[in-house]
Order: sequence, then structure tokens, then C-alpha cells
Amino acid sequence: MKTLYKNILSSISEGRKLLAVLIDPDKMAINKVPGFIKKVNQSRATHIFVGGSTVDDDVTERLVIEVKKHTKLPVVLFPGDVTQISDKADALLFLSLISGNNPEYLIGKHVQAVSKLRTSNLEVIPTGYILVENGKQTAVERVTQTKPLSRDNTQQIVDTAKAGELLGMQLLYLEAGSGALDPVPIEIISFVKKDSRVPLIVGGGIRSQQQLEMAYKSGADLVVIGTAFEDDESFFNELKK
Ligand code: 1GP
Repeated sequence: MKTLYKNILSSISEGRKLLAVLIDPDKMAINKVPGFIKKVNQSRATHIFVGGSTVDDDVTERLVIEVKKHTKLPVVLFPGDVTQISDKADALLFLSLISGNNPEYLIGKHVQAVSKLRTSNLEVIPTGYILVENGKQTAVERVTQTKPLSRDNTQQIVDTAKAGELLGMQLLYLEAGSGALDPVPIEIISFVKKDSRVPLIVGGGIRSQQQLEMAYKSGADLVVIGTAFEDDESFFNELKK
């Protein structure tokens, strides 16, 4: 049943905020999965995202299978590349990097993905992915050869998000980049939220409960956190159910 997007919409209408724990298959050994997922299950996390900028073939699928053995939370692919698409997950963020001008990440990779998606049961969710400058170069920037949008040009970010919505994106993702020095500024989150009608995901550089709450308060519907859990799993203790 393809209910993930519907569930996101119902959560928003009921005022429930969502939290995704991001697992990078490149950084998580399979034998660490059970212990890690146990902590995820005890936390307020509502989704597990799986993906990374550079991941070897088949690693993602093995990880997804192992994760699914230990949780009922939906597993959503957040792929850095076509090779990270696995039928074993529940859904796929079909990311279009609308902040950049690289056709490969606007449409090229998507065309390559179709032969896999045509025969899969994955719920495919078109997502406008917007990279916002954070103070240092991120993996997304390096891999996609695109520049992030300047954090000083809020209007450009708001217009980019709106253009994504008008193109039919069902989600918008404001991304500061994995391990960002500074998360997406709260004013930017709030302006984008006010101007758009689709659910808003925010991620990159969020390391504290306070930053998480600020992101929610300014309009994020779903926050993604990866590095903070990779660096210190005790962060889960602050985010208990
Ligand atoms: C990265 O938005 C995600 O693509 C999460 O970022 O790893 O900094 O939490 P962090």
C-alpha cells in the first residue's frame, strides 16, 4: 500500500511533526544495525531515510533489508545515485536538485532510474531538493557539481521552492548538507513555508533538540538528522518518545 505521502499529509493536518533518522549505507556496518535501530524505535523518530552521496552497489539494498527486520517505521530511500534504488524500501524521494543547474540531477538520473522503477512497488514521491549554502562545501555540492543557493538571498530560495511546487513536486527539501556547519536559517524555513503548499522537509547540520524545535517552529514538517546520531548515539536519549 502506497500510503507514505498520505500519512505525511495527515500528520501535518493533525499538527504532528515528523522526524527522519538518516542512515548513510556507507557509514553504517550491517552488524551495527540492530542496536542502532533499537534506539531509533525508542525515539520519537517517525521515518528512517537511507542514502548517501557515495555508496557502493548493493550496499543500500543489504542495509534496507536489515533495517526492515528490526523496525516497523517506514524506510524511505534518499538516494545520491540510481544505484541506491532498492525495491525493499517503502518509498523513494525522487529528488530533483532544483537549486542547481546540472541537467543530470534535474532529469538525467531520473531517466536512468525508470527501468528500475517501472517494475517496482516503491512509492515514488517527486521532491524538489534545494541546497542552501552552510559555510563549507558539502558532499552534495562536490558530487553534483552544483553551487548551493546563497543564504543571503532568501527571495531566490523562496522562488526556487515555489517553482518546484509549480512544477508538481509533492515535497520540498531544504538541505544545508550533511554535517553542515550551520543548519538552514530559520527565517528561510519560515519564508519558504509561508509561500508553499506542499510539505516541507529540512535537514543538514541539526545537532540539538533546540535546533530541531526551532526548525519545527519555523515551519519544517519533517526534519532529517543523520550526522548527530552517527557522531553520538546518546543524542537519541534526548529524543525519547
Ligand atoms: C543530509 O539533510 C541530511 O542530507 C541530514 O544532515 O547529516 O547534517 O544531519 P546531517
